Amino acid sequence: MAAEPAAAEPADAEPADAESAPLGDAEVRALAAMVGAQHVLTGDATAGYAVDWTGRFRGATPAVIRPADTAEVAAVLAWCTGAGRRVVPQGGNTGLVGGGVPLHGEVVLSLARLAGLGPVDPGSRQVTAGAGVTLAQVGAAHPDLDLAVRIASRDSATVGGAISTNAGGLRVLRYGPMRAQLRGVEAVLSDGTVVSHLSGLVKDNTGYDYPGLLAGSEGTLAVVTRARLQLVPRARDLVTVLVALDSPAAAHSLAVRALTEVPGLLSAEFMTQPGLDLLIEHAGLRAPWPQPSPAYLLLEAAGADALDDLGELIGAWPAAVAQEAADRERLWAYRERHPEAAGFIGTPIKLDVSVPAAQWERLATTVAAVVTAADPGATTLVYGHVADGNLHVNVVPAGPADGRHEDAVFGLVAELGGSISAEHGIGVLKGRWLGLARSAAERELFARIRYAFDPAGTLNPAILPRL
Ligand code: 2HG
Ligand code: ZN
Repeated sequence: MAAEPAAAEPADAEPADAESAPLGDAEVRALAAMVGAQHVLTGDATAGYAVDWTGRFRGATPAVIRPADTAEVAAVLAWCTGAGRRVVPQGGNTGLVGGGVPLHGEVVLSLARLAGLGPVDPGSRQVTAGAGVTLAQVGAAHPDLDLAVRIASRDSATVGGAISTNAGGLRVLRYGPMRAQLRGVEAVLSDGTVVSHLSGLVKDNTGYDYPGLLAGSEGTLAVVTRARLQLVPRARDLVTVLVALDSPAAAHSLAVRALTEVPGLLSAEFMTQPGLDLLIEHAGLRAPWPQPSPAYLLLEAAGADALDDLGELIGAWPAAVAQEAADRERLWAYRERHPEAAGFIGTPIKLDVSVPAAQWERLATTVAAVVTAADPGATTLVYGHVADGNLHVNVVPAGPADGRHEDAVFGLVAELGGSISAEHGIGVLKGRWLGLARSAAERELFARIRYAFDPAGTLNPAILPRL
């Protein structure tokens, strides 16, 4: 156990060129005895696990370990802690803040093989899923039920990763984020202890809600191996509309009105022309209208009244309306492919921020200017879940990516009373700026909680404060 230290400091936020200590033959043999030799990957076989989806965070690892079940996860974690090896848990590797890749020579613990999906209980509308099950697989588990969390990367993103980041996405305004779907977890502490609470009771006040605490903990407290998930009735009679508007302010006020005037509302997503133009130029999407617009709002609602409610809301604004699945998908492509847009012109810094509703317009209309002031050649794209106060700010730097872009964006967000992470977490990208969103007392509490779960400091050591 580590010595009881004095103060909580945010961990180093800078991605570093990792010097990975290679595993010795005896270490490889020990791990192979736990998970099978073919599931201890070393050398070139680890490359895809050491870089994130954006290409911004690139590290190196002495080994990727791919356990098959909870008992193997427990054995590997206990061994790593005993051997002083640090561990980065990894799901579908769709994270955007560098929290799931080995930037400091950590061992990668891939949960991909924990892919068991139990039967759906139609009575409770719940299912137990392994950490490695994709969100799309959970969503397809029952014809009448769906996973409430919907994100563009659902075919690769996994249950474990979505819990660890408390994933949000496209339907939070209706159902809340991943934490709100959690009815229980099974998880492994860094010393190999398994804690499990999967009964799925809706009412259960028997102590601390550690499943809720693990949601959003970014792999720093324990490794989630299974989860009991609440499903929701599958949305029927879906209507999707893309509305062209004359300003971000108009998009925001229409989205806010939709929250009360469209009872079946599921999504309200904001986009702008520059993002659309990149997708039209590089991803083969067709322009929705011949003339450009300063702002777009994609709305989706379910139910028999959805079409009428949306029609009344939109009034005279130009809009494309879709009800057939293929047509709806065509409209959704403008939004769901937006995360790719910045990648066509460089390696983006992906910032996901949120502000109080009254400040959203100011954020959306001034953020590009504060980035330009810090880096005149940078490109800034904005889009996101407007009804949640969320804005995704994707910056492709021209000057050095030395923190100046984060300083500019997070400084503005803090001034507006917002959060530096609406959805993606802190990871290694934002550790330096955590103090803008959380007080010293809060960070100290975070570190104490972390110490209680993982006193040896095995799990994801480079992110969030430690004692
Ligand atoms: C989304 O809303 C995701 O599409 C990704 O949160 C956002 O890539 C991004 O910045
Ligand atoms: Zn998002």
